Amino acid sequence: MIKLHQFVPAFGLPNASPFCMKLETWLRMAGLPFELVNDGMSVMKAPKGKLPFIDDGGQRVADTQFIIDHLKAKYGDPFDADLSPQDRALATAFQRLFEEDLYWAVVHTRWVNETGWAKTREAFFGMLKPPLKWFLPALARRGLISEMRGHGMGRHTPEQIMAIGGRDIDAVADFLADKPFFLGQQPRSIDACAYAFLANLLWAPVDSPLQRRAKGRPNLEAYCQRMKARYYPG
Ligand SMILES: N[C@@H](CCC(=O)N[C@@H](CS)C(=O)NCC(=O)O)C(=O)O
Repeated sequence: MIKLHQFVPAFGLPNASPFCMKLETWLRMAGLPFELVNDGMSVMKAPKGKLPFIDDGGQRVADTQFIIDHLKAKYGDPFDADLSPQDRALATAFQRLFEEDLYWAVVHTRWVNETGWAKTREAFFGMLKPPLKWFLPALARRGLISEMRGHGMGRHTPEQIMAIGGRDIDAVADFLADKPFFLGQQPRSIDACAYAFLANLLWAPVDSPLQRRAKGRPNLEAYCQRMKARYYPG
């Protein structure tokens, strides 16, 4: 059985890490049996120091892209084998938009903005006992802020970060339009990514200009509701 190591769920989402939620969604879409491991310690054991990772019969694979490649190679590719080169290119480009750009704008709303941070601290660290609760939240926040600077997003003003993220949201909403799935009539792997990142933006209880921008595009909410009904019923 595939073991999916991820963070403890928070914010009322399957996972408040869009990468963890992406992989869980992909596994659900593919109908592969898996066991969730969210013991709170998984990140310490993660091969690349990030979650999610999987343990597939003793083989540990990290990073959602490599994990999905591994799962496709081992169990078959139910989603993308017949994609045209153009759709494959679009899926790659949008995946990068979600994971390498929009992600960091959302990180800003949760970890840097003071109101967002109060929500994040409570949801992610509220259950900690002393002495961990005294230093872990601030340590984790400092780590994220430093990663954001390393990426480059953290060097912009809050207004510029919201403008960058807002442009991503408009691109996604305009491209999705009224299609049932991201690339058309059928679900593809990119839907696991799009759903996880959009649901994390729309449904986390962290108000921000970015969330308001996404809420202003009703096709995004409709898409997330469609994905939820299909892959997370009940
Ligand atoms: N490229 C990785 C990104 C995973 C990632 O950034 N995970 C974050 C949570 S959303 C993480 O584990 N952060 C912990 C840390 O940086 O210490 C993937 O696709 O799996």
